[in-house]
Amino acid sequence: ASYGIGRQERTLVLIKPDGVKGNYTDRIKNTILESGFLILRERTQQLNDETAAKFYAEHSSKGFFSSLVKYMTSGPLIAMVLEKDDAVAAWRGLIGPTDAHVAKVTHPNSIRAMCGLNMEENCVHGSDSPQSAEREISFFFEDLSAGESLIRRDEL
Ligand code: RTP
Ligand code: MG
Repeated sequence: ASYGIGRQERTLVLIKPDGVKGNYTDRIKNTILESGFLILRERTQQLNDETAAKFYAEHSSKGFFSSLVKYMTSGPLIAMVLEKDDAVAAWRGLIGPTDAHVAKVTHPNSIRAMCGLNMEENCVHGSDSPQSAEREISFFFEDLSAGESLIRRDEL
């Protein structure tokens, strides 16, 4: 029997430098825990130009890339690994659209509506697919392998 427990999934969250500076960390973490995620890992890190560019390599050809790197290196960020059923989509749903201006109108209860400012300064990151999540988790947490869960479950 599965006891109704679905497939557990992980996602990577960043509280970006503006979110940390604005003191939104506790509010964001409360939302995470109220939404039923487990926080498997958490660390504070200061990115440099090289690591920020590597993290957002998919955007390296975009016009906003150098501005994005500058933003992401503007102060320490907090990285977290969350786990629950459908964690990737669940977290993306909670943060709302990329542009915080839009979020405030269309998703007023979203995290980006709460702490974001505009298209760039949107205070949080969420992985966009399970594949991205595994890559991004290993970027910040080398010792947390893709296959194993830290949480023991009785899945019989
Ligand atoms: P994220 O990867 O940070 O979770 O954000 P996202 O999927 O919603 O948006 P994405 O397209 O992946 O963009 C990554 C981050 O780049 C900044 N951005 N600036 N100025 C611009 O037009 C622009 N577009 C995106 C944002 O900080 C965005 O979160
Ligand atoms: Mg993205």
